[in-house]
Amino acid sequence: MRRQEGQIPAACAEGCKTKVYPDELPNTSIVIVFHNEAWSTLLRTVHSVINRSPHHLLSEVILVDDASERDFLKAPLENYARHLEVPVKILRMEQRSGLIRARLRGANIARGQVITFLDAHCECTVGWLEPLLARIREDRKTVVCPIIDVISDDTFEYMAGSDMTYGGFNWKLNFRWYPVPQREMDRRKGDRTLPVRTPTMAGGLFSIDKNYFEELGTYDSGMDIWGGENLEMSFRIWQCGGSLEIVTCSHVGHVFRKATPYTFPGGTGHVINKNNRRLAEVWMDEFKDFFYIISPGVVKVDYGDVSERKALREKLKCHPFSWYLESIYPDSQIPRRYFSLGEIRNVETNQCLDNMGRKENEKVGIFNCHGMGGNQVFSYTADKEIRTDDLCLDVSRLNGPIIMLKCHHMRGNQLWEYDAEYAGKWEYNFEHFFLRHINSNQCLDEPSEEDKMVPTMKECNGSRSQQWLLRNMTLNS
Ligand code: LR7
Ligand code: MN
Repeated sequence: MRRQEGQIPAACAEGCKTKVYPDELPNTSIVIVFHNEAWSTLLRTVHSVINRSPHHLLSEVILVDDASERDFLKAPLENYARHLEVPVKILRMEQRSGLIRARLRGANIARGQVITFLDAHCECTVGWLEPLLARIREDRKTVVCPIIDVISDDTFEYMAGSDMTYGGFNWKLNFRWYPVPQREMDRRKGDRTLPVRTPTMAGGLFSIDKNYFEELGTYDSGMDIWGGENLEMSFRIWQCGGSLEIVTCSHVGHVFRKATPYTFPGGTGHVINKNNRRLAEVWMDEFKDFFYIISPGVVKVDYGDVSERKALREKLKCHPFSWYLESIYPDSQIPRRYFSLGEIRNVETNQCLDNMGRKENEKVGIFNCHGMGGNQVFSYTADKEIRTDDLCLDVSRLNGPIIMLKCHHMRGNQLWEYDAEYAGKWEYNFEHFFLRHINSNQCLDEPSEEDKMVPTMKECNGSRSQQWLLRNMTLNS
């Protein structure tokens, strides 16, 4: 693959420039769904596909209009599309259906051997397509994503995305980028031009063999508008015998928008929670507790009927979620094994550790226990970290403070000993209830007089103020 100088940012790794791809690659349909998209960004997407893909690899471009309310997306778009050098089909949803069902409509008429989904505000770079198709040709059960470059929504400036991050998710089931772990670098023997096996995908930009898409159960058509489908598909791919990769020699830009430019009929929270419940109920087994306990209101949301999706999981003989955590995502924010999931209560004051909704790099707080999960949910994991979602309690100085930092899985300042005796799954007998920080050899203690809102670190002295009860919570859905 040769890249033309000056045309695009030097986005890809040096080694990609000399890669040669087979002449015979599967062809692809490009499916782009949109709701009230701007003319310029939509057309930028379409033109970049046409200009920067070998035409014999493009079966067609399918645009699915999810009931947009803008006149220029009606007849003017159809007239414009007629003059393009690649067949462009335009489908219209009769009513607003959301991106999941709109994509299903597009996929349904796709004739290519591969389906490539793109958001409606992307820019494909030169040479973006061949590496994706070549990987699918090698292994039809591999679902592939390009590196997603960032197009600024203020200036439309183009910035290369990183090949050092991959997809994960937190307890709230938000998709997040996390650093590619050492084990994945080692597996590729340091060759950054080789695909990265990623636990999840962002969801908007990927290619999949069309038959495999169908075998795998396409999408959950019970999901509305936006959200959740990307994790649902990621879990399904891995748990049911496929693999999900970021092909680092392929770059596509995406306009990252600060706010949603459209409405969510039914309410944003409700829609996303419903979709997330569907994926948690079908794919996450007992680990769905992490989601439910950290977002207590969610259990009230009606998620409809998932029996067909459960039957699909049976039919495909998919692995349990614990297998996924162990084999695919050992650095997950959800610990595969843990001693407790729930509140951490001080014996003396009866107050609970509380992340106060604070962010990374801030102090962990302490507050009256409310028993409602949310900010008072902590997990003491088998790796002996105390975590609340993707943040771990971290102490780097004698006498504290106790800061919440991204969990690094390397013990160090995030290692805590709880002197409870482990007596099997979920159960343990405590002795002294102390939470001893190994590196400092100090114990977690109640707040000082100066600041009643944060716990402290002190010499371990056996007092009641250094005793903590780690309580398990489970919510029944
Ligand atoms: O009701 C809708 N109907 C639609 O047709 C809502 C949206 N859409 C269209 C929309 O016009 C767009 O083309 O669906 C596409 C995706 O919607 P966005 O661009 O508002 O989503 P996003 O970029 O904010 O969100 C990411 O997560 C989504 C979860 O449902 C989808 O998987 C998006 O495709 C996905 N985008 C990406 O992966 C691009 C990289 C972002 C990151 C990280
Ligand atoms: Mn988008």
